[in-house]
Amino acid sequence: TYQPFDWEEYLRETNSIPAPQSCFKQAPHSPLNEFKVGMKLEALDPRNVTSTCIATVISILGPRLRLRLDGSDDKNDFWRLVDSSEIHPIGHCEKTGGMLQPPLGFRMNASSWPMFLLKTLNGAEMAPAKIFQKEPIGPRTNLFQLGQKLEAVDKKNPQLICCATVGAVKNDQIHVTFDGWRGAFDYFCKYDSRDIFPVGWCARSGHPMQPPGQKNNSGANRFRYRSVFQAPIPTPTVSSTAPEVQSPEADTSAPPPPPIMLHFRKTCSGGPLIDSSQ
Ligand code: MLY
Repeated sequence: TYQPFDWEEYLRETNSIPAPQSCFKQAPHSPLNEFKVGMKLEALDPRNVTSTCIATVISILGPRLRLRLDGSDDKNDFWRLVDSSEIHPIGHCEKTGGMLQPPLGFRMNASSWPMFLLKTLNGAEMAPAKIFQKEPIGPRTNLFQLGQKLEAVDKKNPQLICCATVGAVKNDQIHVTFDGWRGAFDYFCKYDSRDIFPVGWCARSGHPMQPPGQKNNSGANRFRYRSVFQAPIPTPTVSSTAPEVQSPEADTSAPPPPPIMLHFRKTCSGGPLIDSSQ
């Protein structure tokens, strides 16, 4: 049987707090998804956002749609929320004075586009205007704080929404780091990105959520976590006796930093960055 990820237990275990709803450009109650597989709509081409194209709903996960641009291949599918400002009912483009464009990588000769479009739309099931939802208004400024937990799209596997931490806050951007995974999937995004969600969003939306990774991790370091520190630290472990080893790019003309002594209660694990076995 499917066991939803236990955020409460995880927050306790990692002594961390979720980023509040007010940080996100997401509706407080996630929108209903009344789209059906096969429906057609208009979508901005993610690879060429000045073009509006015809897209088909390929699959559905919670309030998200997997879309494929008509005339494109099956290797460039993308996901949009039903309240995305980048999707519209068919007819919207023309109504606003635009023209539907072939997608980047249109698999036919450009001259066959008008006929392709005609045939594509003839007898197609078009998503009705009433099932498109208005995009929520986001916060005016970046309200995120270092170490807060969230749920975030894995951009390399965009069907996945995963357990994540705010690894850095910089101007209007946040660094999304994926718990239990090495940095390869991490990314910076704007605070009002539609790819980040408050803790509990997946569970409330009927969308699967990826728990923290376990690969390359063990014991106390299982959860990647930096929130107790005010700034990112240079290496993933801290020695309780010796100063940091100088990295090759360090300025060797400067005196070495003094040793740092950390004192812990016997009962305190020191958190996931401290190797409590030593
Ligand atoms: N097949 C991929 C999946 C990685 C997913 C990582 N996300 C959850 C951050 C792999 O094992 O590399």
